[in-house]
Amino acid sequence: MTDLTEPLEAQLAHADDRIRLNHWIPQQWGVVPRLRIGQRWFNLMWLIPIGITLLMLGIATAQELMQLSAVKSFLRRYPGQIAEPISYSGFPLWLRLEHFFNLFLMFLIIRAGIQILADHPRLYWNRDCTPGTEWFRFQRDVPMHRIWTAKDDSVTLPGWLGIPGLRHSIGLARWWHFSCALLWVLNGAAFYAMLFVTGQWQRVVPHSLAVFPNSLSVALEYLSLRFPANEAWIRYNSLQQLTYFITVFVAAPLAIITGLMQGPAISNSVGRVGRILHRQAARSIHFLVACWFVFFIFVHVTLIFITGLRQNLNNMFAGVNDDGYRGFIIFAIAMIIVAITWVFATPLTIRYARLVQRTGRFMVGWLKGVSERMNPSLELTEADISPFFWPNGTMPNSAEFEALVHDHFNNYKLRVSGLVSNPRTFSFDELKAMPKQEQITAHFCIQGWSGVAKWGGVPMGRILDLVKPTASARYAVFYSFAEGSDGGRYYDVHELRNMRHHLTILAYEMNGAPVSVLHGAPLRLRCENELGFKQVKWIEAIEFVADFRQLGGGQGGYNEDHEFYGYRMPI
Ligand SMILES: Nc1nc2c(c(=O)[nH]1)N[C@H]1C(S)=C(S)[C@@H](COP(=O)(O)O)O[C@H]1N2
Ligand SMILES: [Mo]
Repeated sequence: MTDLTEPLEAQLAHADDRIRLNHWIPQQWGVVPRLRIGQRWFNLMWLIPIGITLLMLGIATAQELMQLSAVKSFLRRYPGQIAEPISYSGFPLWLRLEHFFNLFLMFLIIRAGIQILADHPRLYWNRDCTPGTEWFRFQRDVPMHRIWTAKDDSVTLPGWLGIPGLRHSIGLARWWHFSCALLWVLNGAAFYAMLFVTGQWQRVVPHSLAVFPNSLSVALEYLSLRFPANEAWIRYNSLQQLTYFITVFVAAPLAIITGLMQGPAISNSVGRVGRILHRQAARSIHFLVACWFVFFIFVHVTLIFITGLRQNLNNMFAGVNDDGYRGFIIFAIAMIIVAITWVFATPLTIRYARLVQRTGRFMVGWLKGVSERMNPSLELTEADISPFFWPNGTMPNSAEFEALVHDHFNNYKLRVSGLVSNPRTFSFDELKAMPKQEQITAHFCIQGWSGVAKWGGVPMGRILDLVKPTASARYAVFYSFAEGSDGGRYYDVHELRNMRHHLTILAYEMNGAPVSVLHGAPLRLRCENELGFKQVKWIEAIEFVADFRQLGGGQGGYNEDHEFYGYRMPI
């Protein structure tokens, strides 16, 4: 065995463990969220006056309706509650605690979720992300007179809204979102279990169709501002029951499913399901579920305040049904905890970015490890190929690369070194003379866009057969001709298992033509159960190593070092 260390190792940059604002991508503000109806974009700020007008009209109409004798007899027939026998009482401690954990985590999940959305501030119903076809956005039209990468498209958020607000801080926001989501799922699972063990499920699960007319009856009463007697301690009214049921048993599971379906490993491994609930559909539904949660929280909190605040807080925060101040005091303490977390989440994330990355990896790394073992398969056809494929990343700008482009890559050589029995270089002709593999697959960028393309190239397994990694080789390092956005070579590390997968190829063709320089010529990696940033473009060399801690910032890739991504990214 020859000990051949790849010389490009020396060109990897070290990385800071915190975000330095003067090195970070400069800020760029988006626009107020807009909804597309036909060809026109509507500013969603209109929802405020429209909502207020509708509410006023609704109140006046409800008050008029309440005078009608038919409505009166409807209300008598459906009093808004179904008085069935119950086997639970009050709000036990476990329920109150889980309610608090839920609200605490929900704020963080929603803030980090908005941050993730800001990295590709457009939502689509179609699988492709062709500019102009989105139904929702908070960004302007895509400029057509220049190359506009997905990173160019990302927008800044206020630091109090997103975590951490900075433009293109998705790496950190994802650790928050996923870690809190995991805790939220565990809390939710415990909540489900306790509901059914204690009989409290009867509060929130409607058991007859009469819940619908009764909900209408309660809605009419609320809308006419004549609030029905608050008997939540004993049982919820039908409208409460229905909305809590939808939130707990419909919205929450839907959020989990549409969240998981956005990852390449899962989406590519579930066949037809992944075709129908493709990433953009999952992403749009995930966003709408989040809107439901925000709407629910707003209405819920408003009603808590205006239907007898002290009693409501005593119920849910102190577990008593009197008119003392205990509940209010506990609630005030809970809100101080939420407020402190809210204020410090952003500055601490910027200051201790590496710690956030490490903590996130500790929390959800195992889940990524498990889903990385899923087996992506081919389910896409020529008809699925996207008409538009977002470009991303920092282009190579060396004279060396310019010269290669000038000669149409005829002088290109791929160097393969490190822990291999047979280190060697391959000329471009040699690579193209090997059996070519073609595959039609979906690309999942971490930022949120996706696209389908047909890729043609050399199976990575073939390269492994020729160079023969030694027993101590655990990872393949891909070095790019290009630098990363903050200087130093772009590189990324993959586990050997992924390199042996039959869909892992070094692609030199895209959609039947040579890969363009924009999309990674002469060679770019395709590894179908990982996110886009791991598909290194403009590959200069591959090195097999036993560990990656000695490389660059030690995190397993350029974006892992500089943008705090995880090196396993199947979701
Ligand atoms: N060398 C290099 N490779 C790279 C990047 C980069 O910045 N430099 N960006 C990555 C990211 S974030 C994505 S989404 C894909 C984009 O590939 P595309 O431009 O062909 O769409 O390339 C990946 N490969
Ligand atoms: Mo990406």
